[in-house]
Amino acid sequence: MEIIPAIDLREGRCVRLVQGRYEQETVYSDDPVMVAKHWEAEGATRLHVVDLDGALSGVPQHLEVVRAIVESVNIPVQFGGGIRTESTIETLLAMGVDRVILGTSAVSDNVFLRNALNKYAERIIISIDANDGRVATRGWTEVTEILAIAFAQEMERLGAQRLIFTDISRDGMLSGPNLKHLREVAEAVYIPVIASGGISRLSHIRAVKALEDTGIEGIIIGTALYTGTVKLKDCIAVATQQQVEESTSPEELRRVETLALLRLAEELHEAAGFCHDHHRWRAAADLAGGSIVTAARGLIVWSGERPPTTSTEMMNRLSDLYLKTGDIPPEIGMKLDDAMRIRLLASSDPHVIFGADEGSIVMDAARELIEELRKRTAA
Ligand code: AMZ
Repeated sequence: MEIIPAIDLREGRCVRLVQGRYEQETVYSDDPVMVAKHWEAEGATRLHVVDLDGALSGVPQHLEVVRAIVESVNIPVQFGGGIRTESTIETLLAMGVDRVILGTSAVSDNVFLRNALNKYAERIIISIDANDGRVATRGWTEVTEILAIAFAQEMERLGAQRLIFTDISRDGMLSGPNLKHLREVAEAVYIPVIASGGISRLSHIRAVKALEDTGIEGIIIGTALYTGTVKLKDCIAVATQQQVEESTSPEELRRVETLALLRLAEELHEAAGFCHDHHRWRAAADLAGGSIVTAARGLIVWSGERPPTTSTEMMNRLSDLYLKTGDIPPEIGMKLDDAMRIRLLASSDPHVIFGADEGSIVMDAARELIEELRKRTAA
């Protein structure tokens, strides 16, 4: 299984977004070419380059950067973001881009899509960017009614030879891949699928690798490589089935996952519409430092029915936040409570709450809740 580092371009710089949101940007380098060379030197066998400005505007904005990247590395580069015309494809292929990625135009321009698949065949990858199982377009700012799985099958029928499947809710979140959706998509088609979104630790790679038989041939990794929660060479080793231990300390992993959880908690607040005090969350996140325990419990101690078992100031602050949420309908409360309490509070050692993949189980529970809350708020 191939590990493919992502280089997302925005205003000429190398950035990462959180769940594709343009306002939640972190700049990792002003020099994308250097970044590309770095990943090559670290062992990458392919690069995934996205022009985020292009995806949003519908026309690639950073072709010169792409050209410079292609010219400065000796590994194949796949590129997407704003490709809507045949002449853009021609330009990119002439530059030496190995494969071009079509997202929005695969949804919105059937004539172009058919021509492109016919003419460029394996040089085209179709990107399926899924938001809650539905295909998103235009820099992920629009979500269509199209079901990701049906779309994958339609693309295969039209002659697509390769898909990228991105779970938007996981992208940039470090919360683990959406294995269920990934498997569903990979099993629904015969063509290979590249997985993208949410990878933050080696166990996530092992979990995706376990699905290799379903046709998953690669994993795109972005944020985790830039934050350093995994090392590229370790990812590659795991993907090629060598024994490697997590090189990131458990403390650092917890810290990173704490932040991801807190982000989810913020969403929870927004969805429920009862607390907009993000500054407190940020402060809590800072305070939480290395301790995912407190943050995770912050997430679950929200009903006030179950006081925290340790009584540090931090716990009080977090539980205080959640005590405010008594106006959440009780049946939803139970859902969150059950999903999280069992997994989190069941641990006798407060510092060993997250096993290898439990983080994403908790995330799933939180996410389900967010969806429900959103539906209610909308109703
Ligand atoms: O992060 C985002 N908001 C984002 C993103 N990473 N929006 C689009 N894209 C990527 C898709 C795909 O690789 O994952 O851009 C490409 C698709 O672009 P387009 O312009 O064809 O929809």
